[in-house]
Amino acid sequence: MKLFIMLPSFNEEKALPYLFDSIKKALHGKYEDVNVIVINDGSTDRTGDVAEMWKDRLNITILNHEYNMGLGEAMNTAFSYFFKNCSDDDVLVAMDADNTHDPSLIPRMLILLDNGFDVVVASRYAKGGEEIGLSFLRKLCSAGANILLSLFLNIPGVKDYTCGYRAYSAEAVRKGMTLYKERFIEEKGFTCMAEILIKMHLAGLNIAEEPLILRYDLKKGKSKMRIAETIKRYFMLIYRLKRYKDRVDNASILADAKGK
Ligand SMILES: Nc1nc2c(ncn2[C@@H]2O[C@H](COP(=O)(O)OP(=O)(O)OP(=O)(O)O)[C@@H](O)[C@H]2O)c(=O)[nH]1
Ligand SMILES: [Mg+2]
Repeated sequence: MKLFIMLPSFNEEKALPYLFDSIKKALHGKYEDVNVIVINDGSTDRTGDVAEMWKDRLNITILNHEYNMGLGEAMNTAFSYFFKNCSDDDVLVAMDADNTHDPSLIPRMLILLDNGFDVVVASRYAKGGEEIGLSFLRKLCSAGANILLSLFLNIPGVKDYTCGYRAYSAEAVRKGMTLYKERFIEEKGFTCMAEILIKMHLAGLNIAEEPLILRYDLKKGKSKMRIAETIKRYFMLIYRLKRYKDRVDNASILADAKGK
């Protein structure tokens, strides 16, 4: 099994050394083949240089975007790279590069994949999950977005629709990429996380959650989140994804009816 750890990174020069160090400590001696892929999304700081400097300590590949294209495109690059390079047993783990996601959760997420799940979400809202160091307003904003998404999308077993820390089996990625092709990730910003999840659910993949303690107190570098803009984009996303879900539901009902 090859483990691909995908790090979408936009100006994360401060966070990357801490994250690389904890990836090394958490996974040392546990897995033979760990590939860290830094998607350097047009950073204007030394993100690329820092990743380059760590190549003697970790197996790191850097995929550069010439200019900043947003989290959706960064995830697109990550999934396409994995799709081209993976074998059946390989696993894609995606996580934020800002040092708020603890890599020591990865072994537990991989056990759930071994137990037959296709996607594992590291979830702040699963029993045992928590958020440390976030302002009240930020917590409220994330909780509100997730309650709305749960109401409209209602994916069994899922409480955290927006967290980017997830493990995907090779089969999940292959199914998603083959079914939706270049339209697998259409959202440009961080709303792509909910999009990926709903599309994988509609593709018939099984999703589980592992509790995540989000360590926002360990965040290095500034937040890139603009709260008002984010709220607006969540409402737009819910509208689009709801329409999308209804379209697919109707199509499969029609297909079922034709099959009978
Ligand atoms: N915001 C943002 N993040 C990007 C972009 N491209 C890649 N990323 C990465 O996507 C991950 C998530 O972004 P974060 O800024 O941590 O977003 P967040 O966790 O929702 O919110 P904050 O931690 O408060 O900023 C990080 O690893 C970023 O470096 C981009 O264009 N914009
Ligand atoms: Mg973050």
